[in-house]
Amino acid sequence: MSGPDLVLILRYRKAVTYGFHTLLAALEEHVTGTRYEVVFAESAQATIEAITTRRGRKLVLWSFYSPDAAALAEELATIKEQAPGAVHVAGGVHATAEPVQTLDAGWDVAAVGEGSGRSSTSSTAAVTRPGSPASSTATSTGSSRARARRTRSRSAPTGRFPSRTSG
Ligand code: B12
Repeated sequence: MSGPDLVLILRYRKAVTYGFHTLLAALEEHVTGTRYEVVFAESAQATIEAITTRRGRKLVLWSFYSPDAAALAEELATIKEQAPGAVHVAGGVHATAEPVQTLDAGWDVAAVGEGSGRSSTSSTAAVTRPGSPASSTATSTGSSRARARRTRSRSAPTGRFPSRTSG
């Protein structure tokens, strides 16, 4: 018997789990012909191992809030360097609020909005679609239809801009 078409690797951190659990529930209800496996990777090393040892297309799912975004972007860079070939999808509060910043920080897809069955569909489509993965895009999963593109420029620190309330 051959392996799955798609490996969904959850970069699973105990601090932020509710979004993933909701997403998995939606995925369970989602009817698809794609054979997929779900892996809970509880560290960067476990994520690297999951990418390098599993066969099939790999989608790494991330869920985080803004305070963890910078540290996780560094972790993402390490994972991409040591285990290339996976598509990294960021969802949750930060990706929703700052999709362009999320793409600029290195994620391939920023999923904006609710993790409904529709976002599971678009996450799956990102790797099952022939050709290049949905890189450098923000996928709208809620009512918002925003589309964003990576700018590849880092945001300037907010402190460099004059305050509108001063003077
Ligand atoms: C529950 C909660 C927590 C719990 C989380 C428990 C857990 N195990 O998940 C606890 C108490 C641990 C927590 C901690 C913190 N929290 Co809190 N928390 C919340 C709260 C009340 C609800 C979030 C939630 O779970 N919603 C339900 C889930 C299902 O929704 P969701 O996470 O948004 O996920 C949905 C979508 O975003 C999407 N999605 C999510 N992940 C993914 C991934 C992929 C791949 C895809 C496709 C989609 C997707 O699908 C999901 C279903 O629709 C919100 C406030 C609010 N009302 O939203 C604050 C909130 C998220 N927290 C916040 C903050 C600041 C913190 C702390 C920094 C507080 C602190 N000073 O310590 C810490 C940070 C912890 C950390 N390391 O990240 C801020 C975040 C602001 C920001 N810009 O990021 C919020 C918005 C509160 C606020 N208004 O300030 N928090």
